[in-house]
Amino acid sequence: MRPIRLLFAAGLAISAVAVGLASASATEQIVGGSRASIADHQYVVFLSTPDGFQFCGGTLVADNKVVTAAHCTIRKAPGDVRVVAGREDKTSAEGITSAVTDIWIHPDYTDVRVGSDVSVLTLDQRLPYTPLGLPDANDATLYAARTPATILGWGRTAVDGQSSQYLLKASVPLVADADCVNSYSDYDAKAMVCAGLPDGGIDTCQGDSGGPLVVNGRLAGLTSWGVGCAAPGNPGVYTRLGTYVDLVRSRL
Ligand code: 4AZ
Repeated sequence: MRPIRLLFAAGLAISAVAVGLASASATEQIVGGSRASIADHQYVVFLSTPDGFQFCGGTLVADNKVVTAAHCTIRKAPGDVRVVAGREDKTSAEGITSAVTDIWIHPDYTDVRVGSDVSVLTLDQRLPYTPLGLPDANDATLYAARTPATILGWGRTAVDGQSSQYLLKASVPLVADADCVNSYSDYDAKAMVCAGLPDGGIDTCQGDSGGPLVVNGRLAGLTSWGVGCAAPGNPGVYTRLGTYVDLVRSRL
């Protein structure tokens, strides 16, 4: 090999290492996201067990009400759940931990793939954080395909990885109903909305469930289910909150 070709080969090897490092750091984040400030997203909360294990996300929608996924709270008693608000770093003591005095679960909820994956928690105190607005009932503009949506949570940063110590966020485009039904035969456009890139790479994952999908500053969806995380052709599936918002409002 002539020196010029050796140099070229060495350059390729160095770029390959650089790309490898870049993609490794890109996955240290939701999947494919980046650090988010709790001050900028005061409505994002996490659900923990009484001994502090974070298992789901949620959204403050009134000073003492949190919307989350039914699959996060089903078969749990209020005493099994704590709501942690104002804490970006799970390992810190910042923010406020609330007890739960009531758990409402959509009466039709059975399984994430059937829909109605929505639950409302009543807290034992009123929190000093800015809640997120609910969508208007059946606001179709909120669910137009390709609209950018923000996902937030402390869940896994890779499908078989660890959950995140810090609050992470990412932006994903909403997927057309006609495309999502091709990914998932159980997709129901009345109950759900999908978000993700055709090639994957950015997604919610285990532990993000119940957390917010924010569109135009409203709580458009709740992290619900999907096959794997961030895989091509398998977008994340979110509870379509517009369908359930009248029922949710009646619980506030
Ligand atoms: C879960 O298991 C889960 N990629 C949450 C979100 C997604 C998949 C699974 C979407 O909580």
